Amino acid sequence: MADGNYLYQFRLIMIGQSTVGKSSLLRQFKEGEYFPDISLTVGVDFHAKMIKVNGHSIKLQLWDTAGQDRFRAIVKAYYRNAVGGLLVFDITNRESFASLDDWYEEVMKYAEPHKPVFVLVGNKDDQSRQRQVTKEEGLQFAKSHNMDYIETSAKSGHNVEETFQRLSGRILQMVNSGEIKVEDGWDGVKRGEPLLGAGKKGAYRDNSYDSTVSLERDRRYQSSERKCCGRN
Ligand SMILES: Nc1nc2c(ncn2[C@@H]2O[C@H](COP(=O)(O)OP(=O)(O)O)[C@@H](O)[C@H]2O)c(=O)[nH]1
Ligand SMILES: [Mg+2]
Repeated sequence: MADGNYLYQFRLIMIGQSTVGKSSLLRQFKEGEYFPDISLTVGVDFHAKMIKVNGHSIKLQLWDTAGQDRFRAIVKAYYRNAVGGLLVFDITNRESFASLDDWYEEVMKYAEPHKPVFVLVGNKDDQSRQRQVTKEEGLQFAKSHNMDYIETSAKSGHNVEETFQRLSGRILQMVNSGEIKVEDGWDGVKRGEPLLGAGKKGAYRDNSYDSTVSLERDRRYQSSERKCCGRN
């Protein structure tokens, strides 16, 4: 068996103004839960999750960024190595919608030479009575930037899984058609690695961690992972 335990790894980033619900969406996607008193993201958090797209296993590496200005310098370094992500605003917060152009321009500038694939997410649709941005406005912005538009609730879970599935499906299609190229030295898309010692119990597994880890811990994990076996 030389195919590895996933076909591709996609690195995705979450962008958008602070408090729109980026961390909550990830939490809901990964754990199927909503934590109302989620703590403010500091710098960049890292998550991973395996999903199935058209019957293929895809490993999603999810980078959750802090929207606060003072962290934006750190965040820029990660734009380049993302194949795409979620551009999130809060449908009950007009300002978060108005800031989308800035976010989009920034990510496109720093992602060069790669052109990341985004889905526009209008979050907090459980609070649609307080809506300040119409569905039509969301659709219009998405259309003019060649993105899909989807409304979600990290609180109820509405459309959360669907968002990641849809985005991953679109990226997989672009990889298969050659529109997105897998390149050495670029972490946006990676091919799955072979299973070392496949067939033996305790063979190399790549999908054994999926919790929020600091960058430092992740590096340590990856080196111990290569040595073999169990969870840390
Ligand atoms: N009602 C509602 N509140 C949400 C939703 N998503 C996030 N929140 C709340 O909005 C606040 C900011 O969420 P957070 O995930 O930290 O936003 P981030 O700064 O974009 O990561 C928190 O109080 C969340 O509980 C949602 O879908 N519905
Ligand atoms: Mg956050």
